[in-house]
Amino acid sequence: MNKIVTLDEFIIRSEKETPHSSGSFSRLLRDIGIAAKIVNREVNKAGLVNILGVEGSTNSTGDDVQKLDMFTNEKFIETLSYSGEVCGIASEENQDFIPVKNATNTGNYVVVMDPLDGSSNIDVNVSVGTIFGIYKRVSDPNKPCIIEDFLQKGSQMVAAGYILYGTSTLLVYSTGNGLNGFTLDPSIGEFCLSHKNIQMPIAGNYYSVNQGYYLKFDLEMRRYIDHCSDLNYRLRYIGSMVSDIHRIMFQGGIFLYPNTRKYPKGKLRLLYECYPMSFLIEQAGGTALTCKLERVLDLEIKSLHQTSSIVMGSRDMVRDMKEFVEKYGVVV
Ligand code: AHM
Ligand code: MG
Repeated sequence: MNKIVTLDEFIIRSEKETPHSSGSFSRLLRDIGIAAKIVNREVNKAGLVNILGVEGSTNSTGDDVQKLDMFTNEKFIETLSYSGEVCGIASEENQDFIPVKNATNTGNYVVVMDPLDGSSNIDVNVSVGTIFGIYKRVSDPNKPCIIEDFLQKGSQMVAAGYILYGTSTLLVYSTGNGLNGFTLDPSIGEFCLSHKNIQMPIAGNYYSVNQGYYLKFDLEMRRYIDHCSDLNYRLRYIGSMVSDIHRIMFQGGIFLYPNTRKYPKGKLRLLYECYPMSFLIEQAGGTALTCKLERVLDLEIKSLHQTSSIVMGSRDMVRDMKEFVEKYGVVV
């Protein structure tokens, strides 16, 4: 029988392989694992304790905020604040970043997160997920964090990950040295290494897009989507990016959230959603571009809630999409 490797064990082992590691980054990753377990417990019993449903407020970009979103947001902020390794947190659910006041303000990292992505699915028991990214602070470590600590390009991220609360709960993360997945074993309460060094297929049969907006997409995207349909690719769209991407990670495919007339600059948030997911997709051997064919991780970020269009997934499928943009896109 193979020995089980828990998330904590894996993090410690990886730390030992990193020269001069202070252990603080490892502690931070472990804290994220703890927050994920707490949230998982609540997600699983949400229907029983009446924390489903719309909270009645809207988040900073105008979407309805569900009770479980609020709970998850609070739990992650609470856990990360106590960790001592973080000097600030920026969340999709908060208008501004949250400076963390440690006794010494020595936290070296900032965390960006979408605490519960796929909010339209919460009410109806469909899988949702948490997305996170970690940056090293760039400001004076003896002072509170500043906005520049958060407005760093995706390519400067030191780690990213997602947690999928699905039929099983999975935590998938990368520190820029490959991608690994851990499944929560509820009987022992531990995330156990289940998917080592994930590499996604270079092509696949799935495309994932909200086809309901078809007429609102630019011509080149409509042509590419027609092409997917011509090739009999299977359309799968859960509406929880974490779930849609997770499928693609293992079975190959392409995920698209292009700009629409309603969202001319795209809907998904660069800092909380696009950067971390692009980081993970690239770690798995895939590609993540905007509809203008820029590499997502290289985009400049000017504000916390900036949005972007995004097309990501299997290398060869994104390459095909690129050809459609080059052929039908309007050159400005
Ligand atoms: P959210 O952060 O409010 O949950 O929005 C992000 C979600 C993604 O998970 C998903 O891909 C997309 O929004 C679905 O949007 P739409 O309903 O417009 O297709
Ligand atoms: Mg989201």
